[in-house]
Amino acid sequence: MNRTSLVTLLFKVVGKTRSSCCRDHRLKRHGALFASSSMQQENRIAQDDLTVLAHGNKVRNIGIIAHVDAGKTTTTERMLFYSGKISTIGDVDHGDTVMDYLQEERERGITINAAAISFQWKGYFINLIDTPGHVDFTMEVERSLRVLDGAIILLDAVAGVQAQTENVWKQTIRYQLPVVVFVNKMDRMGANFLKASQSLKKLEATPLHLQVPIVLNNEFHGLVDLVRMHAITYQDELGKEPFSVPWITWKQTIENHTNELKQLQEQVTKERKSLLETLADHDDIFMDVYLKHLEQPNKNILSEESIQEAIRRVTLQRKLVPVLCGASLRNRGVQCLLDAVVSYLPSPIERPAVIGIDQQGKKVERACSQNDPFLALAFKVTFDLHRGPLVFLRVFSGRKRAKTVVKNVNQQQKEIPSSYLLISADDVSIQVPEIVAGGVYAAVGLKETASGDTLVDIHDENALLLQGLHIPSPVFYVSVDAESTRHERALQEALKILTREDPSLTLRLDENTGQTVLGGLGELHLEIVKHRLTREFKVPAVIGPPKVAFRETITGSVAHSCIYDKHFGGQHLYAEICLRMEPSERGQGNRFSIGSQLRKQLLLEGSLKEHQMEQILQRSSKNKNNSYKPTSSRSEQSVLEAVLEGFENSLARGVLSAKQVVDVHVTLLDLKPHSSLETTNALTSLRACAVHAIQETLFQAKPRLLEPIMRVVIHLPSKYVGTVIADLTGNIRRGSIVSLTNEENSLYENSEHLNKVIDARVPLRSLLGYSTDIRTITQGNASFTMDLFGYDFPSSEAEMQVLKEEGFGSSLQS
Ligand SMILES: Nc1nc2c(ncn2[C@@H]2O[C@H](COP(=O)(O)OP(=O)(O)OP(=O)(O)O)[C@@H](O)[C@H]2O)c(=O)[nH]1
Ligand SMILES: [Mg+2]
Repeated sequence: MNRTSLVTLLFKVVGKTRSSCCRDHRLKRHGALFASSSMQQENRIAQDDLTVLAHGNKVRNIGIIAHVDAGKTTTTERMLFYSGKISTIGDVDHGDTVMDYLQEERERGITINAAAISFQWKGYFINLIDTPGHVDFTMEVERSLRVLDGAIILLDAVAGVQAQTENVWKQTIRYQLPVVVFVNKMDRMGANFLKASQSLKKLEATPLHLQVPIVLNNEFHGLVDLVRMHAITYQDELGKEPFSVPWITWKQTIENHTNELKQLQEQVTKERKSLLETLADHDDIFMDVYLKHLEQPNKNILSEESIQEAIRRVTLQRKLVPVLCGASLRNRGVQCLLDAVVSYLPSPIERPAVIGIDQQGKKVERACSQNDPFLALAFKVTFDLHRGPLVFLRVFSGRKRAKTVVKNVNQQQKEIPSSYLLISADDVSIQVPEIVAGGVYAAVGLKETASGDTLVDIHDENALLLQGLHIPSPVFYVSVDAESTRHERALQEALKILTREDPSLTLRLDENTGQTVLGGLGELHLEIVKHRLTREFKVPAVIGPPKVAFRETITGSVAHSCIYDKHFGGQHLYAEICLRMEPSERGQGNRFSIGSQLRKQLLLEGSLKEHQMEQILQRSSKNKNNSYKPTSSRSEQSVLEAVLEGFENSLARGVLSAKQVVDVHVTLLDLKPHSSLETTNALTSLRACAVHAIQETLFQAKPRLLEPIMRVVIHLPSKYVGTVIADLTGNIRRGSIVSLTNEENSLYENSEHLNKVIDARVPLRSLLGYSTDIRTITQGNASFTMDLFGYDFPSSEAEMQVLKEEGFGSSLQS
């Protein structure tokens, strides 16, 4: 497959529903198809979709998130099938699902790219994003949740809450997203709905069981819907027509299984009571209904609707988490999950107003209304050789027709989208004439817009800037070189595309070696890039071994004055800067402030207002993309900006090993430019002086290296625990054990097979290649995940060793 076709494929709008018979050929002929027939058909407008989209209350923007392998893609595939979007079901194990379309995904059986798709269910328009579970691709989850309105969290019915479930749950807290939980894999041996659901308590979530699984003779047959009190069972393999009958009727039809049926009856009665009581405890309106029902049980006060409305209220407020069950692979329970999505997860209109900042730096709320000015956030960019970048947008307010100018607030640039597309997995990409508040679309023709940028109406004088994306910092990096100089340009272009698609990949030039250095979130993350470069972009590249991304910080507080006095090309460059540098809290990043004397002086002179000063400082301390540039054009502003720019640039290269310096607080105490502020000389001198001032101060402020520490969670049979712990805590890995617990739902209790869970903190530098090592130690019987826990100082010995290895051995002595 050539790069054209695969790059085209990156946009999942295309080629999803081609009939199964040609699934296998799809990748091969995709490029050609897309260029010819689909380009023409693209003009087709799904009137039906547009009508539903125009009524925001019938729209659901939902993400499906979970630990790796919980069954997200398998479940999504069933949703597409039952909604009529595809006519046959693909299988992740055969590498022919709609959502995992990259060659890398199909071969490895894992999701790498978040894939967006839209379909209708019972008159509702659902935009669904299937996300990867592997922690290296957490950026995909992060940016999806940033623009979605609700989430389905999948649990494995045997494992319950796992390490990555905790992470995705935290992400839903960050965006305050209502959640529905689906306990998948109920067909597995050892599946335990109640235990899996109870494990949600680890997340401090309160589960609300909406169903009870029907398990007879150790086989999962279906479920009892506790809201409608119906038994739902499945007649056909594909589960297309679930058989739904009142529970009372169904249980009479069951012969044999007397004991199991008795237990099931008890469980249903108990769980129904618990459902009603938990709802009443958390919802006052329902409490009234329930009390009346208890007083007059025969009066039919407790309707299905009143229960559903209460579930909806408590879910939207994140008071409770509805829990459903099923087995996606066996085609069980997915339609009920879709019903729950439309019944209990919010429409865009029901979400709290989005918050942006205006030009004065004030926070302003904007509700989801089509009548307000246009406001959208770009959250993903993929590349298509025919159309260039496709920018995925979430529209928060207003509406916009294609071919009309929009403004990119972050880049202060005009952009003209040539067309807008629905994120439809239909056989063709569906062009829409207009995009509206509450929807998720892809825009063609945006040249500069990057992930995290805000787009607004060009005439909107009070345009808002939305908070950009939360981008995790790289923990690994590799050097990337073209195999020969003639491939150099192609390599740089390919890297530019890859980093624009994935902001968690970073690119920089190593000034010492002249090599391009690519940073990523894990070994797998960088390995995928390596494969994509050669397979997809056809660029022969030499990739160095993965190295850990260390950082630098300081441990002492120092005040320092720096005089910059140089002659260049007949010009006299002169400036003086006085600053104080002190350590700030770990993980807080760098902070800049202005000393009280200097602040007073600037205010007295009237050269800068308080809020302008704050804006300049904030722009430097935080992500530039998340704040407006202040409007004043006074020269004092340029002076302050030049100094802070010098500070920032200088902190990008520490004095120990040229690593990014983090967690320092720099206070500017005084500054003296030499010549008139209006001259470029003055600014150049100040910028240069700021760079020197930081470097000189860093030397005095007791610099130290910081290294990434990983949280490592290992599931393994107990007989290997001793060896694995010894290996983790030994002289080589130098990890520490936080806990050793029994695995939830372990199949084998009280035997040597009892599964254990080790939770450890281990320096990343000793975990290179750990997946192979643990496989060897446990003979392939363990599974493990790791994610970034934080940064810490290595021992002085280790620090010395790292510096030597990196060629900076003299730094510590000097
Ligand atoms: N027994 C059983 N296996 C299932 C079920 N659902 C999914 N699987 C299997 O679980 C494995 C992972 O399924 P995926 O759908 O790829 O899981 P995922 O959550 O999308 O994985 P990532 O995207 O890589 O995080 C595959 O082998 C599936 O066949 C189920 O209901 N029962
Ligand atoms: Mg997947």
